[in-house]
Amino acid sequence: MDKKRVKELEIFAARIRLETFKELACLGFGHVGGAMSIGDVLAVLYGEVMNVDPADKNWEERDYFVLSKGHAGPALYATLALKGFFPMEMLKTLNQNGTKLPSHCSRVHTPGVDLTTGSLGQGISTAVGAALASRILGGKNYAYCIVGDGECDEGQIWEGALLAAHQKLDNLILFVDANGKQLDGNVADICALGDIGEKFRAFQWHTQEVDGHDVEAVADAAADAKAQKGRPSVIILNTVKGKGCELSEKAEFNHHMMFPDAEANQKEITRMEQVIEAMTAEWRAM
Ligand SMILES: Cc1ncc(C[n+]2csc(CCOP(=O)(O)OP(=O)(O)O)c2C)c(N)n1
Ligand SMILES: [Mg+2]
Repeated sequence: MDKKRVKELEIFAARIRLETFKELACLGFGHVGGAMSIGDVLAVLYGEVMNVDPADKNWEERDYFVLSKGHAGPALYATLALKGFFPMEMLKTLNQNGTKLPSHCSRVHTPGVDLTTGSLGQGISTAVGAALASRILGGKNYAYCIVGDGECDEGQIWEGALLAAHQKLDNLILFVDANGKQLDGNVADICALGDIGEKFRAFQWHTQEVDGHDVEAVADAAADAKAQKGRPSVIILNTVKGKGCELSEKAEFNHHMMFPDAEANQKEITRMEQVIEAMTAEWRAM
């Protein structure tokens, strides 16, 4: 990929993280860790890979996106707002009375959200259904889905994996956000997954593993996955929970955090803005 394009995607990811943090700081609490770890894959999906049209949200040829780890909704909302699905101002309403942005994703509330999620494990099943329905109807739509690694402790993930392979769903591309942590500790300590890639290979999936914060590697893996025929693809993203937000990245327990200190929040926002300014200057000099 052209280096300037890579930088654009990196800037998009940094802006997703900044807007996500602003949403959570405005509310005063939220699922910061798992939202920050998917900033890069969201930038790649919405900036490069997926066919979507903010002006025509129900476009029949659009690709479907399912954020199965629905607690990371604020990162998806930031992405959708930056893409123009709804006004940026709406981000200030996260999880407040009457909002269109509930803390977990809802297809009936939020423009651009295709499937409701939050009950872990269920999103993969709806993504399998969307991919299968598209094939039955003769469509060209892909279904993209992100699950968490802790979420992979759910049996439903493996039921979905089994059916997707049985149905040879080559229009289904799954991402596992392998940040090593779940709600109350390390995945390895709570219910270890072992080698996630080996497990999906045993389920006959095309399997890749990349640095989930390397936008070029994620985009290349997605292109490779799209080219597969006759089997679903999984891309395991090695990520850091809280990535790019110092208040969160440095905290040991960063699944859900309180943000009561307005001064600290503003300091973090300024720092993140400076990172974006520096990246933008690099982009201009390219
Ligand atoms: C069925 C179900 N059980 C429990 C929960 C509560 N819960 C919300 S997030 C979470 C941890 C998820 O860990 P992981 O999938 O690794 O998410 P991430 O690290 O990306 O935040 C749990 C147990 C839930 N939302 N749904
Ligand atoms: Mg996790």
